[in-house]
Amino acid sequence: MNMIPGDAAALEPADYKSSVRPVWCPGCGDHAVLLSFQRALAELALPPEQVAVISGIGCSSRIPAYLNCYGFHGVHGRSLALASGLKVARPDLTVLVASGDGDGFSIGGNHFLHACRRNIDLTYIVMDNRIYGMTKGQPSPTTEPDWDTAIAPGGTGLSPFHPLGIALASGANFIARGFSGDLGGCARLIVEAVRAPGFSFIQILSPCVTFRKDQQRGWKNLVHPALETETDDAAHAARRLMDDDGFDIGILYRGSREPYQPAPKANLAPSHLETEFVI
Ligand SMILES: Cc1ncc(C[n+]2csc(CCOP(=O)(O)OP(=O)(O)O)c2C)c(N)n1
Ligand code: SF4
Ligand SMILES: [Mg+2]
Repeated sequence: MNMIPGDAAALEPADYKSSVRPVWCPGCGDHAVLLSFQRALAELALPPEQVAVISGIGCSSRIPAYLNCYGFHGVHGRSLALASGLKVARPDLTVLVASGDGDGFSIGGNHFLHACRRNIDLTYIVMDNRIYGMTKGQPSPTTEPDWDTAIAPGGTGLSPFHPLGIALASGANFIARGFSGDLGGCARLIVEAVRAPGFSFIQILSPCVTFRKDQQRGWKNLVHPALETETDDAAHAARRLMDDDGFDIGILYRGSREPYQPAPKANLAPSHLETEFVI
């Protein structure tokens, strides 16, 4: 990792780019999400050594390798557990978490609920392509019930998971949706999410152009700016979600819950921690 000493305010988006070349397919939405991370970090003027990006497993979860800051590519579905531990131990760091719809809503679904509930000051960004991209296109929790594919002929018939609704019901303090085709909009959402105290959740619609070729053209035409401005009223936000078509882009909800931040333990030396487990 290349650390950049000096004046963070003078940093450009390119300064947050690592020397590792992305292996994503040409045209994958995740390329634009990566650029929006870089743009947001530059706008926030965060020194790279003050930022950590934690992920799980999947195409989307490769993002920490491509960013010039601290990063950890964890195990499938466990990004929020790792990030929560890091933020509690190092509250001085700005911690962002990157995931996909399979990683974050399926195997990591339970962590999602409780991260919203705990309200630790994290920014959680899920690149949702309604598919398991890395493992070649199995249906995910957000796949449409009638999406017909060789592995699920005729579709799964299952109702999709509603990420924004789950986040709201579970207590997330900031909830938004972006589209990778709107790079500037995604960067703005990330800036707002990082500035918002507590647990911030952004679903970014990020097409998989290899296993959901139908998506890219369709999503460009379907996304539209939110008809209403953000609200701080959870009941109003919930009512708005009743009419949500899944393509409404913008900030839905900004709450005012105090973030959870337990006082760090005075002595974190391994020898001291060991004594706590002595039976
Ligand atoms: C414990 C475990 N189970 C399953 C896998 C296989 N696996 C790797 S990536 C992935 C799905 C990723 O889907 P998603 O999070 O939507 O990311 P995408 O590739 O679509 O960006 C799965 C099931 C794994 N690596 N580890
Ligand atoms: S398989 Fe899909 S999600 Fe993965 S890099 Fe290619 S286009 Fe992106
Ligand atoms: Mg996916």
